[in-house]
Amino acid sequence: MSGNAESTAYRSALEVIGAVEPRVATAIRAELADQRESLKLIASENYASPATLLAMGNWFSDKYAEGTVGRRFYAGCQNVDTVEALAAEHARELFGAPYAYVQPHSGIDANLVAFWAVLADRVESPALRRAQARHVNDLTEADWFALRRELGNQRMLGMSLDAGGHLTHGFRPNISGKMFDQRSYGTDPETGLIDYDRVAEAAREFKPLILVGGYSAYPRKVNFRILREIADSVGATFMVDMAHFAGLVAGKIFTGDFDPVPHAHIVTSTTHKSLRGPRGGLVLCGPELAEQVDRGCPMVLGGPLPQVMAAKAVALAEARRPDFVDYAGRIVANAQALADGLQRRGTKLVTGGTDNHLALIDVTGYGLTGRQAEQALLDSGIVTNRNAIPQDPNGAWYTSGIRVGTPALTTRGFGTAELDATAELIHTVLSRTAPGTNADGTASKAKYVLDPGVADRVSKQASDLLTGFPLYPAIDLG
Ligand code: DSN
Repeated sequence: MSGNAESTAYRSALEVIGAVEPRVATAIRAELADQRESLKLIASENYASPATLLAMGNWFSDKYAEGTVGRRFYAGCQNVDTVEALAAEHARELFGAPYAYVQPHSGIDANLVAFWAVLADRVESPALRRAQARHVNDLTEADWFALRRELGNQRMLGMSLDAGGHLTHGFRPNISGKMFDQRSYGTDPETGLIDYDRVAEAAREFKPLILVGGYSAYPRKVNFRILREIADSVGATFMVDMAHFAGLVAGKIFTGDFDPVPHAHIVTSTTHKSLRGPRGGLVLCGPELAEQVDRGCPMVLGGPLPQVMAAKAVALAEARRPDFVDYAGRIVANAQALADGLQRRGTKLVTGGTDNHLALIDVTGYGLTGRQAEQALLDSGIVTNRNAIPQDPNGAWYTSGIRVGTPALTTRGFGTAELDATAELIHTVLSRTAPGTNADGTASKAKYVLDPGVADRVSKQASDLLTGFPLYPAIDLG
């Protein structure tokens, strides 16, 4: 693909958009400029390819396609069928899964589809069986009441939020926490690692319908074979949310016991994190759950987004290429270089390092909250997000952690030397930031003091680092 074609495509698109609402074209240009200039360490973000991005801007956006391939509620879906089938085929081949459903609009949606599929498959509900045997519209009021009673109060065991679990794994601020009676497994207070014996004990006591594996802030590999054995021992369905590390599974970094696909009954993911596709989700499963998963739309999803499924097909095709294996390997090498660089400079990390794409900095060692650290880093041109650490003394809002990840900078071409230089910048900012005080003299968890000279100097150094690794170098918007 010539850079000239990419530049022409984007210049033309912006010209067309700008002729209708110039402020949107300006904002799109500004977004590219901002992304080019920021040292992006947000573990859940990446930079999709121009081909993936361009696949989303077209006529598929105008098409309704509720249902599944070859079985739609609307006429004229033959081209949507083509891209949905292609995306599903690439997902099956890439992950070695018997079945793939590529309609979810996000990770939350993918998890809802999976929850529905497991409930429908597992819960002994006469009302549900009647609902499936005939059209749901035929159910009586009494059936609906029974259905709600029979499906309600099922149990889910997932990783606790402060240990790195995700909101959608049964926590109160998310609908999953209202749908399920949830209990959490944490990590060992000394090592910060999952203690599989404790998980087994919790499973034996709680007897969950669903055991959830997966995380958004745990910096280590997870042994999915052991979790499956635990699930089997209590008759639970084993679900893995691999949203964060799907790129490492696709790139064959997580294999054997660490690849969730052969071990889980059902796997969910996003497509835009380490997998580097468009924003969206997907579900993988075996034939026994496929029929229920296919009910995702309209059961819990709005109409599919065919333009995003087209982009998923492109991105998944990219992830099947040999160079994606190299990319995934570099993500982890870079995360380890960042973690080592931070620790050499005295920074405390949860679990003492990483073997995936992220590291979790415990900023209490700098006398800061996560909120103070996040803002001080942002002032210095470094984009991160604050995150709770295990047994966090500052709670989920202020937190005591900063999560850093390498999928995006690895896409830009950063290597281990640049990640070590990044560690130096982070350490400089955090060690030169002091907690601030409120107007009444009490300690603030949000205010901080950072010499603007330090912030400016680090911003300049971050910008110099980025200059050697231009983002979308082939795209010149003029
Ligand atoms: N928002 C994603 C993350 O940052 O991990 C997960 O939903």
